[in-house]
Amino acid sequence: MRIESVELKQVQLELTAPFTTSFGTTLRRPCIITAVHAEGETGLGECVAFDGPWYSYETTTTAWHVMSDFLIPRLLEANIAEPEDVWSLFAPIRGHNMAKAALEMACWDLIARCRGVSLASLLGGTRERVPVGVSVGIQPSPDALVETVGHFLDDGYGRIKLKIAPGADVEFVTAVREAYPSALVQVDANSAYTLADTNTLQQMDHLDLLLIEQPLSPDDIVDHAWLQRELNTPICLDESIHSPDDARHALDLGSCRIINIKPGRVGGHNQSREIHNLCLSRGAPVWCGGMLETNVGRAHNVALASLPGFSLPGDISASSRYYAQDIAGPGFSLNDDSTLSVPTGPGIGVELEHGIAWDRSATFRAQHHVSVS
Ligand code: OSB
Ligand code: MG
Repeated sequence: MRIESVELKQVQLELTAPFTTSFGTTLRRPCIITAVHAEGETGLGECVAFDGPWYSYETTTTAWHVMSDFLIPRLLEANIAEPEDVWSLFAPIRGHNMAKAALEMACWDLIARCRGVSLASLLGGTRERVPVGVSVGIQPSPDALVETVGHFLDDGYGRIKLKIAPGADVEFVTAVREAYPSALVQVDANSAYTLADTNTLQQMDHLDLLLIEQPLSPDDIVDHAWLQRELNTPICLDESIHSPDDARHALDLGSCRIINIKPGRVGGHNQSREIHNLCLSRGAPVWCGGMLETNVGRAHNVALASLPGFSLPGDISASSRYYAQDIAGPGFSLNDDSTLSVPTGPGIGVELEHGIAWDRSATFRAQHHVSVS
């Protein structure tokens, strides 16, 4: 298959509520949507980079640059037989996994649509519904957190993730545990701690948590191995895992027992599936993380999470949790059993809305493609 053209479009969306993590508060999110065209079909992807380098070094500006100047030219020159070819095509370019994933995932959607199958089935998914939870930002006080968590439990979320940071940790999580003794709770530090905080993190061991996500530095797997030996609660790595090799090293070293797979962070579906397969063969559970995606990114995450090794609930909440006005639909709603249904139509099963006022857009055309009107 020859890709005929690629479009990049960017828009800023307002979250329904501010989202606070150890690296700051997000109110608005710039979203880059990718559209790849061939054989009369369009595949959609989403770039999960934020406006600044807080979660990783990538930003919307670096992603736009790397896609425009390096990745799209390669894509427009290639002949793609299988979706797996796209990752190989991008492999000579170092890093920039979010930029790569935005295009690689659009190609998976495109190929699924051309073959008339759902993305979930093209990836090898086995579930019709995927279990999900909700990621709750840092709140001003333990009481406020208990109240916010109560609303999400009322909404039907069967698993709660609490963002933590020094000063908003043991006391906050203890309040939630006391208010909701049987709730499934996990925490995410987004790299806010060091080994000097081992004592604080050990206090979490008494709170019956599913896991502690990314307590230490974003690229570390050595100190995490030391910390895991001091904790009973499983460590789950997010920021530290960029590739299947990182996942293998972390499991070999004992740096974590669980891995959060975000396709944007690891370069797309091919690499996500490799990490999934490795973890499945090692008996390590994985779950699908989230990056406050629009319905485009969410549809990709839902399809990925339908693979058999995704045995823990993902950070893939209902569409209403994120944006009042999404750019794509249909949206996802929470089923009674705290799951989202996996779309069965061709590709990701989601289309862009008409009439979106994009802040910027660009179209790239292949030299080989001659338009006939
Ligand atoms: O660390 O998992 C994270 C959002 C932005 C950046 C990093 C993270 C998150 C979340 C939100 O936890 C998950 C979601 O999309 O619901
Ligand atoms: Mg995380």
